[in-house]
Amino acid sequence: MNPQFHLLPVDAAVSAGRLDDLALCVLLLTGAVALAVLVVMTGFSIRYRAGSDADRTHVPRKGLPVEIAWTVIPLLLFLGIYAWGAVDYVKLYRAPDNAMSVFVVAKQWMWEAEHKNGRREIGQLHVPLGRPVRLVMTSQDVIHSFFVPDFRVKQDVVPGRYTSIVFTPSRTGEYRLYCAEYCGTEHSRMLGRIVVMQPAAFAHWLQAGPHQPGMAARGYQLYRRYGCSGCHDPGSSVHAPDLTGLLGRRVHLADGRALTADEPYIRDSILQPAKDVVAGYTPIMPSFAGQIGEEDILDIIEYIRESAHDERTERR
Ligand code: HEC
Ligand SMILES: [Cu+2]
Repeated sequence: MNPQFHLLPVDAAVSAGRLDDLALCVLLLTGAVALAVLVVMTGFSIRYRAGSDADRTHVPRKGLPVEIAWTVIPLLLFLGIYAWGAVDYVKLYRAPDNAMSVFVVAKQWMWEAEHKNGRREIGQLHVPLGRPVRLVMTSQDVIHSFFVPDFRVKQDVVPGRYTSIVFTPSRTGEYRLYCAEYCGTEHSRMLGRIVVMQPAAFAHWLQAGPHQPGMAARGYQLYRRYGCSGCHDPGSSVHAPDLTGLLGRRVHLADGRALTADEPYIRDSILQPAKDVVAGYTPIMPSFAGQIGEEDILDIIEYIRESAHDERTERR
């Protein structure tokens, strides 16, 4: 047996300590309220029990100051907790500019990860120490949940949708990754490990190993193979929008809506082109649902992202 007793797992991510503090604070606050109610209740039950000779005349009918106090003080305290929680919550979902994106596809019953340079791994994920990591995740089959207790990070991974989570590893070592959503017979064995490395060692690891073309390069090949280029290339005779620099661009749709193009938008454009038709174009794009896998879509999105960078450097 482990001689050491741990109330909490180790904290191996920057936000872990803050989230622990928040949980503790909520526990103490609600505990204090529960305790106060209990103590007063017990005291009154004893004092005013049947047969006691407590003074029951002159019962106060009003106690405005008390009522205001017990309404306003808890309200402010709990609003404070809400603000604190909201700030930390946003941090889990909004990636800072220097964040490194890694793409994760969950399937029965394993975790697959792909780094931008094309390095893939199964059942494990290598990340550098001290740099924010943004995971963009989707599932090939059912709902899974990416759960790393040592990072205090848990996020559902849903088929047909991208979800993301941001964390900054603060300690080197190996940490357990669990699937926290029952996903079939071998759910309990859908485990993985997160390996946090020193930045230099990580850079070395990223370059080593079986090498494949990077995600963007593969995306470019797929872009040709699936015939996207036939319509979307600037020189094409088909009237279709130019996709360079699409990510982050404001898009106006035929039905009057406007949105900012992000990864889910591009994914939907490929699988359900009729859902968001770009203003000024006829909806002639065929749906690629059932023909194109999640990994391929991620690669194409990376190609579209990188194409914007190429253009910017060319313009300089
Ligand atoms: C037959 C021609 C054709 C093919 C093939 C085609 N598209 Fe399109 N695509 C269009 C047209 C036309 C639009 C604009 C109307 C619309 O939104 O449906 C469009 C819209 C889009 C958009 C939204 C663009 C924007 O500016 O918001 C994306 C993203 C996209 N296509 C990606 C792809 C990808 C990736 C492929 C290959 C897997 C592909 N398309 C294949 C014709 C095509
Ligand atoms: Cu699972």
